[in-house]
Amino acid sequence: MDRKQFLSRSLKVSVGALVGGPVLASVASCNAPEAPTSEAVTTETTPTSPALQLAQIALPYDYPALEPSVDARTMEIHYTKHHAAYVKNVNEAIVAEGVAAKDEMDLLARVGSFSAKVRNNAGGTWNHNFFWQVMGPGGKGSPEGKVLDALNAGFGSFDKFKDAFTDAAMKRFGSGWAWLVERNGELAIGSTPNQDSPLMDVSELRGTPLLGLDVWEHAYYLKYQNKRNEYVANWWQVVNWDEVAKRMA
Ligand code: MN3
Repeated sequence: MDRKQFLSRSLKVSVGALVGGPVLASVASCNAPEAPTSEAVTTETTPTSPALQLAQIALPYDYPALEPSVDARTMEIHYTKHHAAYVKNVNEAIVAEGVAAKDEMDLLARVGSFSAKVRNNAGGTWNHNFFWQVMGPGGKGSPEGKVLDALNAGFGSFDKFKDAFTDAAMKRFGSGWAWLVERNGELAIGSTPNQDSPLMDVSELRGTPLLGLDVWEHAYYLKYQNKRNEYVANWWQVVNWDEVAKRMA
């Protein structure tokens, strides 16, 4: 029996097994040592494994939850339009370009080998999923415990850290992100243009993101217009330091 006949017979056996139960299953088991039935069928019906698809996390709070630092309308548009579009576009591009990646982290780590569409939208997807999580209502404006200790050790004091991070956010010309990252056991502050992420092979800032701030105008323009400095100053009130702590080694 050649492979094609085998596959054809295995397919029939497998389909039969859905209704026939144990008797047909025992027929299938005769073929098992060579190639398991399920594998043979998979080979014939789906020649390539399904493409990786990225997902938008559920927002961990309601749109008005971060008021007054981030207004409800901005949150809603940001989440349902901007972020949703990155997710839709990256998934389309992955399929259209036949991008093969193990998972989202693998895709970001090798994003330089893919198109600008994949880079921008994979970054937009991951960065916003991260951003929603490192914010939350009821923030105290400053960390405590191990995060405070680490910031004190890394930057001299929390205020010095805040100044340096604010500086990175203000000096990022045009659209981008400010970041606190950890690399080789040390903390670093920096920024990336567009939707680049510190997890990307092509990023000018590399490391494990602990905290990130979206400084695209779409993140603040409705409420703050051109006043990025006010947006950044008020944003500290909605930082979720528990999430930062979770990401710290
Ligand atoms: Mn954004």
